[in-house]
Amino acid sequence: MPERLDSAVEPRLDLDPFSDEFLSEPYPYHERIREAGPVVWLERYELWATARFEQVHATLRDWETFCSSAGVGLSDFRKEAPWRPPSIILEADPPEHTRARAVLTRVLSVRAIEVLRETFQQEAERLVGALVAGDQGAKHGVRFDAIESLAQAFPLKVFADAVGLPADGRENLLAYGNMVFNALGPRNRLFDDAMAQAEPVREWIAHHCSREILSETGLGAQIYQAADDGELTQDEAALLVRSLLSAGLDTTVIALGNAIYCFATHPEQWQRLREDPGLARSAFDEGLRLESPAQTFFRTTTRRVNLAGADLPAHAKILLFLGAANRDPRRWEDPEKFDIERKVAGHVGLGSGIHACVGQSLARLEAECLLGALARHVAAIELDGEPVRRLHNTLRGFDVLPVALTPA
Ligand code: OVM
Repeated sequence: MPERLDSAVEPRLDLDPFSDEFLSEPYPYHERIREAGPVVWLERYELWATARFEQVHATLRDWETFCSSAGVGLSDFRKEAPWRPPSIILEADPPEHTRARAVLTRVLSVRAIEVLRETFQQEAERLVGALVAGDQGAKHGVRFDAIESLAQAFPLKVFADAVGLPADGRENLLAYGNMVFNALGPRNRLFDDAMAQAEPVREWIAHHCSREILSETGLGAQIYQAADDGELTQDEAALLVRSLLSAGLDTTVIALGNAIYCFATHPEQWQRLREDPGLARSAFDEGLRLESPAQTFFRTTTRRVNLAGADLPAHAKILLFLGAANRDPRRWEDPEKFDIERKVAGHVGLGSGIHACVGQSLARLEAECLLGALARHVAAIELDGEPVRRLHNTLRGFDVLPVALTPA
């Protein structure tokens, strides 16, 4: 662990951001961290942290000082061996990062994925239509778990199809994604449970990164095409497919679930969306801001640096609270309000800078199609029982979200 410099004056806090208590209800803790100072020292893990928008944003953008190649979780890859070969895009810095990023930027660009829109729209109509029609006679509307029936069902179909995965076994992506993001935290019970649950699917994932398994036209095949064109080696192509499988499914499932939760608890915002389904895309972003699926990421200093008065030595880990930055009253008016018409651009729910979510256009396309279809077919959406939270070292979302829909 890095030594704390004698001159350091930043506030010291004795909180565990990876405890069940913190993760169940993080927002009061976020406020404590934000208000304690721009940069704080977390005694329990002996690291720096920031929960303010300005410092989170500045740190994300300064990749030369705050690097990713030592891992973007608590573990420092220079001191501890990573649990899997590092990602060549997430856990890399320029210049290595640049080549991998260029391929995924192109394959996942707004223009490249526009060809998926029609299929996504049809699938959203089919899924929502079937749910709404399923139980017409029910007195209290149509009742189901929105996580399983919407937030999981939709990406499991359209994202996995887009990548080019076979139909069989794709639900393995859920346990794998759960593990990859939990593994960014400390080796607590959540880490161990996620590892144990995903152990049986690790071989399936590795196998499904190979060219032979993937369809000839999907996103996976396009990554292998980049290797044929000399942009990547074949091994790098397999690792970039692994990145899609790691970060592309569980995240969107959680984000869609959180958006549905926000609407179920803010009926007037649902009515606004119904009046103007064109708001679906920015509504999704407002959900990302207010209930950020990726709550935290770490960076590691490459040199001694002063951050808002705190004197950080080289090779120090810093914990960035994205979810707290997205509710920082210094940046957002009425930060706790869910307002789908707010100017939400600039939130850090998908990061910022060279590592900002490379799949964000695909995620937004999924959300636009699913929320748009719901807006057209559902007059009202309400909670129908207690949601069950998923406690998770990085991601904030639900395991179960019981809802009742009134068909339009
Ligand atoms: C990857 C990857 C990318 C983003 C997030 C993530 C923490 C993994 O490239 O494998 O999960």
